[in-house]
Amino acid sequence: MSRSGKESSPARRIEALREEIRAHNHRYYVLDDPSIPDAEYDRLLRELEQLEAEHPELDDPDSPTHRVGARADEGFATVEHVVPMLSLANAFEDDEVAEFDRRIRELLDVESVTYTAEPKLDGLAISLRYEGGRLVRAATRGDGQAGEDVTGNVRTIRAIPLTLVGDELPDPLEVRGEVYMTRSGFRALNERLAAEDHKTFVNPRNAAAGSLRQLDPAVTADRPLRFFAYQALAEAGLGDNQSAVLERLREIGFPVSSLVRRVEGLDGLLAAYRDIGEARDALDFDIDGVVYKVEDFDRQQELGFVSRSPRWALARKFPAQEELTTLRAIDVQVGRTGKLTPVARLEPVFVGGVTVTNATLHNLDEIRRKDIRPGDAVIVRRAGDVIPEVVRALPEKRRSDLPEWQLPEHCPVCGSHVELVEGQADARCSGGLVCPAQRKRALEHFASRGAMDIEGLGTKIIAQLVERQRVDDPADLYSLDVETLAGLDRMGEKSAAKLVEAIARSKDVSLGRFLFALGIREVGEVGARNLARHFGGLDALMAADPEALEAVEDVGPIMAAHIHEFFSEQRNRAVVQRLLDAGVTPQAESAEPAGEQPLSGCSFVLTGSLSSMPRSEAKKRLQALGAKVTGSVSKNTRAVIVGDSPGSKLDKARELGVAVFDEDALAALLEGRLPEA
Ligand code: I6G
Repeated sequence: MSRSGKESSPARRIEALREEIRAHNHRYYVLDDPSIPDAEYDRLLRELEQLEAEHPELDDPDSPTHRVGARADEGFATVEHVVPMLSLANAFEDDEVAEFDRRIRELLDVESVTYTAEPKLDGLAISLRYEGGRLVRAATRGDGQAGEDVTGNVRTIRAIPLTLVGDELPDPLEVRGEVYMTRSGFRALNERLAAEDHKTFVNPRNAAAGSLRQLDPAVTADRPLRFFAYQALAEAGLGDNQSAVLERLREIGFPVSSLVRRVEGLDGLLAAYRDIGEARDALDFDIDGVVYKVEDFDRQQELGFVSRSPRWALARKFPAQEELTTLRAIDVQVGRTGKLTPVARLEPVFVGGVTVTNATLHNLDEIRRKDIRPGDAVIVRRAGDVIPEVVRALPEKRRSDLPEWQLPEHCPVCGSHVELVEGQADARCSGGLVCPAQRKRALEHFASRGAMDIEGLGTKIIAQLVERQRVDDPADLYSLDVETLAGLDRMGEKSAAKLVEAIARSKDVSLGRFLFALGIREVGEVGARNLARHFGGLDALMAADPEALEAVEDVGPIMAAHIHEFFSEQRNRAVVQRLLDAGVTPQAESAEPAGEQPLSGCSFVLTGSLSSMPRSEAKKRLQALGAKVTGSVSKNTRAVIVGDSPGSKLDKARELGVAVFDEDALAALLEGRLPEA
């Protein structure tokens, strides 16, 4: 939309800005296709705010600047639903769906029925009333007959239009749907709350409910709430069937899920459940099932209601994703650098389609904060494809004599003293490479793709080599022979020979990869490459003092101290020397990268899972074109490249106005073209 109105009258400029901002909201929330960065959107909003402040006579309560209204200090008023907000009958099994379809065919006396299948969002149902095309009231479902007036809070949700798009709109219009919070928004919100020492939310649904019921709309406005519409009341006359109504709702400004589909008969119902179930993990929002509706409204009317549910609809639920079980023990695992990570050992429990026996407890602080004790009844959650986690303990079910969990004083693997890291939530085993667990992790890291890339040297083989004392450190790998390797479990002569070859091949390595392979704390792939380019050779790097190290791009005092410490240790210098003696030849990289570097000077962040390749490969290929690929978003990031289920980095990008690229843009980048942001 044009901004040429800048010089024209304030009234015209204000109207143009309002239109433009509404159009951007529509593109962002309804079409899922934003056309400007958030920073530009914010600039438009600020310009409008300023003009409205200068011209109070041109005020409009539905201006996009008026999303945050007054506090509801007296609590929320009660709203009677003129048409009750019904609940849906539930089904958990295919048989129940078959029975639903059979009953409907029988009542309608037809051979086959067309249905819609829609994802059932795990959020909160609300009803929105529009008069003259303007939002006049929003109410929660409550008990179905009456809910709470949450208009002030709902107005802050940008996905909900304050004014409708188009002419000849039904008036009044009542639209129903679900307010929800995205998974990425939920994670970012919880991180923020935890950083501010506030209570965090257990799941996105609770976060959405808690956010919508805030007495101060300014708090709601700050929460990442979204909305999907799924129903317009019958008298609205938006269409003759459910699909047509959803299409029309989209046209007039409401977000509608793109997963909705029209299906035929029982086979169609079951296939839609499977398809939506398969898409579930990749979504950025929680769904807890699929809602089936008879497509045709005349047929819906014919079928009518039974008690408080429509006979023409059914909610097919996914298996529960949170379950109650008992925490048998808390074990600690030892990482490559000795960091201890607690792991929950659980009474096996079936959650979200799999049996879970272990779950993450994230870190030591979290156990203290949540006061989780071995023996506790705990709630375990499996969200999508992520590692199962212990959500919380139920202290009300706790035996009175259950002691608090204590961090072990000695490493459970090597018995070395456990050190608490000052000012951090972490504890570490002090055993260094004496500790077999650290040794195994260090070897796994050494052999990994981004490091020495030794194909065939996996976790199980490394575990055997360490346990049989065949390998103590990476240098020992280079003296392994076929006979020794063939003697390991699940290893034949042929694979042993292949592995010996792969180990030999790895001797030819770039200095950057070699440095990364050494596993120096804080030194990632990018840091290692920068060091290699800067120093040009191993000797110069090993001799560098912290000050010289800090001169390298992106090397701060902490990383510099770790590098210096690493090479000051006689033990580490000896391993490096033995690697060189074994024929490992780290090749210096020139300060000027060779060949064409179309992306040099550009920094990217990858988030979410890519469908075209693993993230590690995308990273490598971008780096090969001269790009920098980092783990955190800053103002200097050229773009954040997003795959499915992006994390909080996407929010950060939007917050900072950093460009967001999809996989098509990534493909262009890999061809050396920089897409328009
Ligand atoms: O609770 C609900 C969730 C989703 C619904 C619903 C829905 O459609 C996708 N549709 C109706 C008609 C009702 N509840 C009553």
